[in-house]
Amino acid sequence: MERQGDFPYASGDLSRLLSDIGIAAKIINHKVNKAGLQDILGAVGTTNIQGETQMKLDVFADNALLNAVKWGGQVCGVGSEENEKYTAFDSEVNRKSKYVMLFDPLDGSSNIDVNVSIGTIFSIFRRNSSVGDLANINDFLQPGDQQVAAGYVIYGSSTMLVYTTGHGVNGFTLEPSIGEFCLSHENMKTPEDGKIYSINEGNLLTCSEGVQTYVNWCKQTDKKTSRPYSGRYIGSLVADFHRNLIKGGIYMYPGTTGAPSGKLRLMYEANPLAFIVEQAGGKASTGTGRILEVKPKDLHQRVPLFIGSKNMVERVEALIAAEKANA
Ligand code: AHM
Ligand code: MG
Repeated sequence: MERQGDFPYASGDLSRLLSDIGIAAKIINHKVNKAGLQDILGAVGTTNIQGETQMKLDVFADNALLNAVKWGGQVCGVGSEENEKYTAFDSEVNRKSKYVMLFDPLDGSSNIDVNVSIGTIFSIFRRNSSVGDLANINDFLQPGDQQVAAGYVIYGSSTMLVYTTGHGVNGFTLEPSIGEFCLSHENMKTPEDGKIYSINEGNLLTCSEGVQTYVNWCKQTDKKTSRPYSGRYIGSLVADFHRNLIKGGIYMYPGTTGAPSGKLRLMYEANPLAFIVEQAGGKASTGTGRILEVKPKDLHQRVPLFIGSKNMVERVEALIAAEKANA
């Protein structure tokens, strides 16, 4: 609300949309906190007391977000990592709204069973189609530099909502006793250099030479640059990203011989986190170019990701470029 005046088209719609996302985040948070009680409260697939079948958490999160923003009325459609196709909302109110949203409802969901932090990631664009029409695919397939807002929720030792509308990054911590997100991390900035590298190192030998050279460089001893760096990999993108954002570091999910574009999705994971990291003074790269300038061809396309402290991302980019030049 405070930054609403910074926007040429501000009418309060975006503020309302962010508040709808906050509501969904609280609903998901409530459910995530009870995940370990599944066996007591009813396992997935069984029927609960209301006669409803218990849903898997990621499906639950997907429904919670979709419904919150649909009934909130500020978006004309959504795309979700959980669903093959985007959903265009048909009601009069939704058709008249200006925005579309893309989200990964519960990222890192393989970590639920082991009580490790997971997250929700979202990305918001202004629609390309005319207000009043049904949303179409061109409203969604926009490069990341067109995002008007992006953020994530981390369900960790506390629950936080971190987002940007292109005027810096702010973090809000959920105060459970009053059920509100309170501003706890104002104008977040990420260090230009860090001492943490995060990568699934099991894949390293299948990565390009440039990436291997960088990881080996991180492990060498050099007092001046505080090396060796620490290797930290939770395997939950939001959690790895959030830690590195605060402490300084680089998260990498490069292409491998088996998966040349890596694993992560451009529209649901890379773009929103790239927008946040740039707003915090960091960088996000495919290894050869800026994530936010990638022209999307497909809602679910994957992209190699190098994201975090500026100097670290630039160093791995340089090694990848050197490898290409030598080839
Ligand atoms: P998901 O969207 O299916 O949960 O996959 C994304 C997750 C990220 O949270 C995490 O960083 C990455 O996959 C881990 O992959 P890997 O197990 O290959 O290292
Ligand atoms: Mg994901």
